Amino acid sequence: MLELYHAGLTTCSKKSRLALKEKGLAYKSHYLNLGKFEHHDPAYLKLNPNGLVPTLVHDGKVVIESGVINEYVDEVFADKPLKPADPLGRARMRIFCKMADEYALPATRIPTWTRTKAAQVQAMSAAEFDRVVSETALVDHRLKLQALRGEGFSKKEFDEAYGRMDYVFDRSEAALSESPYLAGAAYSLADIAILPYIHAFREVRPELMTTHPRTTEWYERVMVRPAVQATYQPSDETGTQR
Ligand SMILES: N[C@@H](CCC(=O)N[C@@H](CS)C(=O)NCC(=O)O)C(=O)O
Repeated sequence: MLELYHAGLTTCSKKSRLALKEKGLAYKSHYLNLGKFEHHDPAYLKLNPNGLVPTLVHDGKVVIESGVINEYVDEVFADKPLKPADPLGRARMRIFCKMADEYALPATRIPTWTRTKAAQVQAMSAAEFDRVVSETALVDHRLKLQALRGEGFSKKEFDEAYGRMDYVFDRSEAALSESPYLAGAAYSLADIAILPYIHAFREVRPELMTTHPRTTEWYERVMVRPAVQATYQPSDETGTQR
């Protein structure tokens, strides 16, 4: 049995929901409301010591990290493979998966947390804020919460985030000049890893879609895939988010 703990339409949750749905795998969905800090629940922290979503539980075994979850399900369930068959294609796929985790994700947090968490964090009592910070496992997240409680993120942090967005769009545009999908001829874990970030960045910087026509064409093409539509459409899995 597969169970996914996730927060609906957050980028990392979408990554794993996209992969599970693309492979046609049924799973029990556990929606966690991040606004209510359900991911800080001690029972959840036993599954995911980072206190982040998503988390996969497969027959009682726990796998964390959206990219790792996606590789795991693709290996365990061989039908509808989401990895290119050739080593070079898999190497290209992994470059995009690595870019999503290491490069794109931090860029998302600056505008998203400003929009979704700043007002909430500023409205907390001192005791409540201290409790939330003390429950936050990762030091970079604790520091970001403290920044939001204060003056918010700096211009330098926004500039860095925007530069990262440019980079992800530029690399996607270059890859898509060579092949219809990011890692070659077929839709793969590379497309799944990058799609939620292109979706998020385009909301913050719509002009990037105009300056990157191949990426826009790819985005429109992959967004109509049935598994992508099922991931994005409102349901019990998407909670109350945008
Ligand atoms: N590298 C992790 C990152 C997970 C992550 O940052 N998840 C976000 C949602 S996209 C989260 O749980 N945020 C809760 C919080 O920061 O309080 C992964 O890919 O699974």
